[in-house]
Amino acid sequence: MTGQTTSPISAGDADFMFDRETETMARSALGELQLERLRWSLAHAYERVPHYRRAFDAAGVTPEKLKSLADLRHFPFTVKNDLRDNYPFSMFAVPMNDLRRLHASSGTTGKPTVVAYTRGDIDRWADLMARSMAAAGARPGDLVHNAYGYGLFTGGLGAHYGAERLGCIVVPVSGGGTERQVTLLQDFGSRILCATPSYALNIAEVAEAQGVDIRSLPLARGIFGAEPWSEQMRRALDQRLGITATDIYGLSEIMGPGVACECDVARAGLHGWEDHFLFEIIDPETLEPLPVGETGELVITTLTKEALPMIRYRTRDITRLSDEPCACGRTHLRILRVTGRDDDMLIIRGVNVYPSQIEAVLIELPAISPHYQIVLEKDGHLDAMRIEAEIAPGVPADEDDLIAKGREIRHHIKSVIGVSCTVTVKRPGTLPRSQGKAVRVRDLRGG
Ligand code: DLL
Repeated sequence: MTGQTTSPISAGDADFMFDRETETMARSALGELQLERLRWSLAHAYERVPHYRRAFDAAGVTPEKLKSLADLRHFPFTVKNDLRDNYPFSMFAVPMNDLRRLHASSGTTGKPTVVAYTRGDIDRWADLMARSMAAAGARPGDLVHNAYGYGLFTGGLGAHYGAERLGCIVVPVSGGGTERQVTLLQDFGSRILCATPSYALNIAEVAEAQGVDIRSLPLARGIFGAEPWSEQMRRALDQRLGITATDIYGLSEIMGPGVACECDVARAGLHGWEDHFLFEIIDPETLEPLPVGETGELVITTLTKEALPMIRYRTRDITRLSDEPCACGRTHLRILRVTGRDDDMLIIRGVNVYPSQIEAVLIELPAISPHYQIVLEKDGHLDAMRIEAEIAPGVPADEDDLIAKGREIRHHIKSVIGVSCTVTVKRPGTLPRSQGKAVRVRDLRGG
């Protein structure tokens, strides 16, 4: 046996990159590479997937029509329903023999969406996850505690392969069994925690309840994603876990985690890996592309995916892009924090609200735990929003205290977000805790 030791990070490798040459490529060269790969991807989709052939023909475009990156705007969008309509395997662009893996989304309504990978796809995914994790501060030799769920969800295996590719030692815990997770973090001394932000918060809370001072452990970086979270939540996780928390983004239809990731240098937007993906922002109403810097729906085209090419996939995620140079030296553009999907947006009496905005307000309140659920109810013909929050442990919590606290939070939300709601404050430990992606909204409005 060769004794593996964790290598503490020396100042010299603070700006380590997994693939420096690509990550710092001049934007003009990146554009040329994208054009060449986009041509391949469009032809691959058109020639091999009946859905794309029909959609391109109906729009009157062929892959040869693409002369510049800007011409992509003439090609049709792909939406989640296209995957559902072609369930399970009809969107695949290679014979089944060439596939090595399937993943699927849980599909809260209707059929799940199935996504597929060739050996080459899995290999590129591992590279992009390694690149992402290195950007977030992971280094070869680090122990990586991977609390993303293993299984059909892409989080567990995506982070697993990426960490191995980077040269890390993976602890494949998956989600759940939080007491044991705390023990393992303590005993193994992992330097990196991969989890959803809501689950990371659950781990912090369980550690505190067990009397374990997680802040004094070697844990130094959190690579958190798979759900929207706020800057306020980042500060809470930094502080409670004693780490530098970074944001990672991805979606199964495009690949899984590692489509974009923050660098721990700036922590101001997620570098989208433009050598493998082309990012656009569109106006979700007019469907017209918007210039860099404007907020709208993120649309992604894959440039190198073999099994499941995605052409102009509408993510429903609302964000904006930045091409400002980044302090880390990476040239790939940044995707600003995704505040939520447009289908998660609530419209309460004419005011648009994302659950992550409620989270941001609750976290700032000292006597309140950052656990919450939004309950949608009917008040006559109108939609009403009730927020269930929890008083922090150790804070006085008789019935009157809880009612007074609820009133206070209601005023706070009204003044910060501008939306009217009622607030029910519950005793510590009463709201469900996240094991993966947190369920933020309970809709009791009926059909
Ligand atoms: O959640 C992949 C993933 C795993 C990403 C682990 C990061 C870490 P899906 O289950 O297909 O894939 O869900 C994708 O989750 O369209 C967003 O709405 C949301 N999402 C993912 N990452 C973020 C993030 C994985 N960092 C959907 N911020 C996406 C906000 C996110 N939302």
